[in-house]
Amino acid sequence: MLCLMGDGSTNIGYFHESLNLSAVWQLPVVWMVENNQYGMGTAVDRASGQPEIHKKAEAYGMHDMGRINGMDPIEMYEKISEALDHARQHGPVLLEAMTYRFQGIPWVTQSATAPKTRSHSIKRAIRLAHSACT
Ligand SMILES: Cc1ncc(C[n+]2csc(CCOP(=O)(O)OP(=O)(O)O)c2C)c(N)n1
Ligand SMILES: [Mg+2]
Repeated sequence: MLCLMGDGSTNIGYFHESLNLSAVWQLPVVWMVENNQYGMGTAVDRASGQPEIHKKAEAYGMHDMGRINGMDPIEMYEKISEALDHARQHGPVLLEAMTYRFQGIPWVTQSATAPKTRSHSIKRAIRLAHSACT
């Protein structure tokens, strides 16, 4: 089973309870965090004591599959396939797919920093996801 969530959700109780129980019961779950580097308008490192979210796996004795480039579809396909194989055989895993928030939220978006077009947004997301993984 593949379960997707945003970076912001990893700081609430449901995340901890779910990951913990999946490890206790050795469930075949791939927990994949889509880290777009913001929970609404709040940067990850202002909201999470551990901003490298994949490292939260260790707290549950769960396999840490690290960070992957969420803007690279081939890498996503390969790493998620690997993670699913691992989960089916050995129990849950956590991985973190790096991307970038394409757009802000309407009431906080700064017009000076907002990308001008969708293609500007995508190019910036690719650049920032790549630099977060290297
Ligand atoms: C249990 C709970 N706590 C807090 C909120 C308020 N809330 C709404 S969106 C959000 C941040 C979500 O961040 P993320 O998962 O990274 O999603 P993104 O903003 O990147 O789409 C929060 C804290 C909520 N909806 N539910
Ligand atoms: Mg987010």
